[in-house]
Amino acid sequence: MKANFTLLLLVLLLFAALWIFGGQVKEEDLGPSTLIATLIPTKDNKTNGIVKIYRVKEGVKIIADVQGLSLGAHGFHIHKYGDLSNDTGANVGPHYGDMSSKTESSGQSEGSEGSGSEGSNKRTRPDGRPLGDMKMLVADDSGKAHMEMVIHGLTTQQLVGRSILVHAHEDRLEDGKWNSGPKVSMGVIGIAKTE
Ligand SMILES: [Cu+2]
Repeated sequence: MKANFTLLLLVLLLFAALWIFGGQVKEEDLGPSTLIATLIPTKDNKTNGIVKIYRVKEGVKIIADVQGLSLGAHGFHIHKYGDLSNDTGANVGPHYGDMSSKTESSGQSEGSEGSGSEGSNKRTRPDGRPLGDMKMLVADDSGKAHMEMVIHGLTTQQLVGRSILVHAHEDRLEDGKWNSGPKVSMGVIGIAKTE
């Protein structure tokens, strides 16, 4: 009887340990609950705004409020590097998740730079565009745009330290390449202070 009780206790302890340990690992993998990017104008521009990125079950939820835009649609992307050292936005690298510059095999070979966790996720959307290509911002005649969307298959952890860019015009497919014109606003994605 005593042996049975000890065994039961051990099993319970094991489950408790697995639950706590498992929970911690999962939390770390998923990343911070909220990220924020404060968009500042690039050289000779006036576009600014705030982008919040929330960790949700399906991936990440983006909520953007941007002002100082020209009327109409503007390319809006997550770029690979959070390097704003060039005031025109020249050092932010390609769109996040862009595989177009590499030979894409069956999707198994993984020799690219960046964090290893990047490779375990799909790098492109179903339409073939990079995961970092968000819905365009559409500004009204007051120059303001509000955009919300969920990007499936991304974690906040993958986005910390990258950047968000607003372009001068809409996403246009020109000679098989996406082009959205000069960069008008940029911000680094960081961990938000939450209450
Ligand atoms: Cu871009």
